[in-house]
Amino acid sequence: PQTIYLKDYTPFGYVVEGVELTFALAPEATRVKSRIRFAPNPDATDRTFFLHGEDLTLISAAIDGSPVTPTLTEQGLTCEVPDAPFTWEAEVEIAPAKNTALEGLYMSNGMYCTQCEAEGFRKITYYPDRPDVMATFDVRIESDLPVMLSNGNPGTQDGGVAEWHDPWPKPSYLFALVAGDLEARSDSFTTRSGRHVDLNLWVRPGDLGKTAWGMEALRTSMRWDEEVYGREYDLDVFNIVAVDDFNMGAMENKGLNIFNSSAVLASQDTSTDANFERIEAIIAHEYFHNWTGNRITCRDWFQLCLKEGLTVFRDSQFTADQRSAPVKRIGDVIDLRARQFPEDQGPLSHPVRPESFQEINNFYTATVYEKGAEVIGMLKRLVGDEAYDKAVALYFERHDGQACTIEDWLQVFEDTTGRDLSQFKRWYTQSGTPRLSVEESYEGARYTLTFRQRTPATPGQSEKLPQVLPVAVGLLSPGGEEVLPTQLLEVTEPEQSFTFDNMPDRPIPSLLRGFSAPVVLERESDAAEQAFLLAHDTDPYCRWEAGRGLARGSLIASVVDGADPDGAWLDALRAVVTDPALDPAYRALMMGLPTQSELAQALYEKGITPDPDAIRDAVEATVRATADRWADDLRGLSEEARVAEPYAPDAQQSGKRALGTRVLSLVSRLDGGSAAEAQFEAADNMTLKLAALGNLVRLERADDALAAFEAQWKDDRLVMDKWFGIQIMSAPAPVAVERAEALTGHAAFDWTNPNRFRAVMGALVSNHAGFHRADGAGYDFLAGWLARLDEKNPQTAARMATAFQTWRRYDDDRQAKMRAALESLRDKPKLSRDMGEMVARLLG
Ligand code: BAL
Ligand code: ZN
Repeated sequence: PQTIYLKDYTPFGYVVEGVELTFALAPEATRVKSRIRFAPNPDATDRTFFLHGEDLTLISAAIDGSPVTPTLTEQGLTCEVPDAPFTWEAEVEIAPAKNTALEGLYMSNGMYCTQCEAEGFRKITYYPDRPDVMATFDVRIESDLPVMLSNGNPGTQDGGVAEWHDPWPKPSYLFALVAGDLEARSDSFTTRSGRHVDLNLWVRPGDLGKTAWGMEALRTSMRWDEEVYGREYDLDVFNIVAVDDFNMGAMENKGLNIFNSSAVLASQDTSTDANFERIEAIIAHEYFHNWTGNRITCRDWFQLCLKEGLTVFRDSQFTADQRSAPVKRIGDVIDLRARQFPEDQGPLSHPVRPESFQEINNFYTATVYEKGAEVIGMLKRLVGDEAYDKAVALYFERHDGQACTIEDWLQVFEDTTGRDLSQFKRWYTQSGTPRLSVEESYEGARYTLTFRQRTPATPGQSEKLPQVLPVAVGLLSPGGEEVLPTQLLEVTEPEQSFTFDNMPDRPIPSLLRGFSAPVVLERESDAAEQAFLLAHDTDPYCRWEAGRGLARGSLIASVVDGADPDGAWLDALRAVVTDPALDPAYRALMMGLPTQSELAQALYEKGITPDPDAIRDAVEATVRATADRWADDLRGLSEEARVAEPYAPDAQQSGKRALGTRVLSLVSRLDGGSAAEAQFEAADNMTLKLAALGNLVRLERADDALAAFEAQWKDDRLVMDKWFGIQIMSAPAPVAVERAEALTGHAAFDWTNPNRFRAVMGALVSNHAGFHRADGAGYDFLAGWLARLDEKNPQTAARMATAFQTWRRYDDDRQAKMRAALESLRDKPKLSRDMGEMVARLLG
């Protein structure tokens, strides 16, 4: 397969002045007619006329009305064309019903739908399928289906025909089409300049009861983007469609967002609080793309972080505004450490802006998205809120309607602030997680912090240069008073000191406040200092992190030396968790332990080979010890966590239920599961129900509950995904693989549905000791299914293969077994480009 390099970018030889498409829909033989006006691109030198096209049957082609015979290849076609503006016409045939890769035009439950990002449009018709080619689209859809949608504003909608006109030039990856027997929840929104916008959330019949939350989230997002970023919606209609078979979470197609039904449908009975919050965030994310992604798009796919990092950052700001900013921030840090750090610390490490790829689908990663968002956050911290607003306003003004690069983005910051961002740019080009160590000294009322930064080598990058690290610092007196409120230090050198004068006592530092840079802070602080910060730090993140550090220390001591859980930590933690002045959601976060995978990484970095069984035993012993030690507090905490009001998925109620869920997990260590059983019976919402079920599965007393759950929800695909997942995720590790194997034999295990496949395989991977069973059964099981799925849906299969990215952490025997599993995939005949690249990178 061909490797594509950022450095090789050249513009396309032609501009597209307009696209007209006509679809005659039929499951096995859809006809697509295209009429495209091309003109030579004055900014290009290469006039090769190459149109992408894959899995298309060309019926006819013509230029300015005269038939032509292009040269066809597997990737597309070339043709002799005039050296002047001309009209290209083609007719192709495609088979949506046979499209199991879910890229291009495909069918899901009888509904036609599309997914074109990144390179799916080339499976619909011949086209320069690259994001820097922007054009207006006029679309005509012919079928006997009642609802037919595309981008833009509606035109003629007569029986059997629907026309759509999108006045905003867009790249082909934002094209969308949906047709089916759908129902809508409809509403409207008036923009601040008075534009009336019809809003529709389209679903399959029967799902209308799950649309209220999505619609509310959409309206809130539209208002927020006006108020916070000054961005208004720009069409007369905004459609969202829920689709059951979808590789991603959702897609920001212009005016026609298509959502994985799991990312938009919600109800009290069927969705957890976490589902509600995620849906709110994804609706916001896709809506925000209308400006950061659609109006201003990416020049090429190497610039993916330009739209994704910024849009993730914007949706994080939105969630922080709707809910609790500290809780959101800590949640984001947990997520970054769980998903991005392992990526950046293993064989898949790549810069936020990659420099080469074989298959761009493999680069929709936590690094591009989440680290990309962290980079925006750092930029904002460095320049300040006002300067950020000014720079972003200039970005919209200067680049509206363009396909841009990271250089364009940084330039608006340089132009508005006068700062030189050349060193900062390394955040986009240098991969790996920087390590930041710190030493302190105190002499004659002068306190000095000395930072040292280094970034370990990553694949393809052995030498690392120092980066700009914004380090937010506060200082506390030994009595717990804040003697220095938060200050932002800019660490730019390999080693750099900062002094603080007039300190009558040696202060205690609170470092990296708000997790001000995505680094690993290497600081040998003792448990006493962490306990002090846990009790006194005014920064919610650092306070939480102090507790986390203590938990990590205690757990590692248990794993390595068989030590009992640290009683002093549990007592200090109890004081925080039982503090009624603190937000229950924050207290719930405080009760969380590092994941077993995170502990494995921490051990590995200390030069200790992690043993998944020992880690699991240490975690279980710690939870039990916590339950014993806090036994007298649990009843009171349960009471505090009880919600008396009718269910609402808001921050306040969700926070209480999150606390209650943590408490139930402790209680179930003491009562054998009777409280969980009672909660399962009594729960009037999925959050409480699922929390109870997880405990019952862990305790191996869930047979009745699982049967009842299945009987109630067998016709609801999203709820059944939960049913599949929880039986594996919460299973005792030794039986997790068998559970997963048994469930793949269940009649409802439709493995071609990405949500169902992920529900089972993702759950197994999240059961750390279960997946890493010493005999390698977990590895073989997953690799076998990945091989099978790769033939149908390479994108989802390759994404799931990232489960192997940590393989070098483990003992020789497990490494050999994971290597063998990966090699079995590598050696499979007809491996997809997605999986081929992924496995090659994993094996290094
Ligand atoms: N653009 C792909 C889905 C998303 O990030 O919104
Ligand atoms: Zn996005």
